[in-house]
Amino acid sequence: MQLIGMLDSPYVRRVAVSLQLLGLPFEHKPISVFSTFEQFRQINPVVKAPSLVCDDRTVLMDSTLILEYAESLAAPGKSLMPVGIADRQHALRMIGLALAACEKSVQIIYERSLRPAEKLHQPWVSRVTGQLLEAYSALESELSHKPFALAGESIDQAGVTTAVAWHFTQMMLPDVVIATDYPTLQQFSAKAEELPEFIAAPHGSSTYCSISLLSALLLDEPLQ
Ligand SMILES: N[C@@H](CCC(=O)N[C@@H](CS)C(=O)NCC(=O)O)C(=O)O
Repeated sequence: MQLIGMLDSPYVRRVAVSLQLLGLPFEHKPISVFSTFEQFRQINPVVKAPSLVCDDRTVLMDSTLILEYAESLAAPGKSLMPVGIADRQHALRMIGLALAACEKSVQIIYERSLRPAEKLHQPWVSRVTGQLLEAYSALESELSHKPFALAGESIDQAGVTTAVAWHFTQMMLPDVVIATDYPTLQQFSAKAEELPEFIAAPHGSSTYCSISLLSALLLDEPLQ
């Protein structure tokens, strides 16, 4: 399987972290939807990141749909989604909020970086900013009432998506979403970023490097 897209996209990153947690090996190609549009178009003419090139060459897109496929490939009993209805409902609410936060962050970033300054429509930016702050306020409140599990394998999809969304927004829009206003999210994100699956797929322009390959390279040891 090939995961196509840059790790500065929260959608690409949530897939990269999740595939590892699900025990699914993949190759990562950090191709940009902007600076390498043509190269991306050769793989997926719709140019959406993430795209997943499956082993039979079928190209999937949209992180949630890719993750649904990944869940179906994972070994029996291995899943990032809770089974019980109440826990699943809670996870889906958290994922929905985190994805809305990603979407609103991306809209503000595109307004800032793609639209000429004279064409910026401030009422739209204000609307989107309000939605973004509401999404993080709701996540902060939910998280302070019901903390996520974090230890190793027990982080679930809601935890992955929330942590990835928060880190992304903090990397890109720290002036819009003030970290100290969201202490629970900030603390949770800091711990999540220490997990090996997050370290192996850091936000930015680098290429995912599997944990075993990374440690072999660092320690100059043969791969298991
Ligand atoms: N709902 C989608 C959103 C993906 C998305 O918007 N990705 C951005 C990169 S962060 C992208 O492909 N932008 C280029 C475009 O939409 O033309 C998902 O979950 O994968």
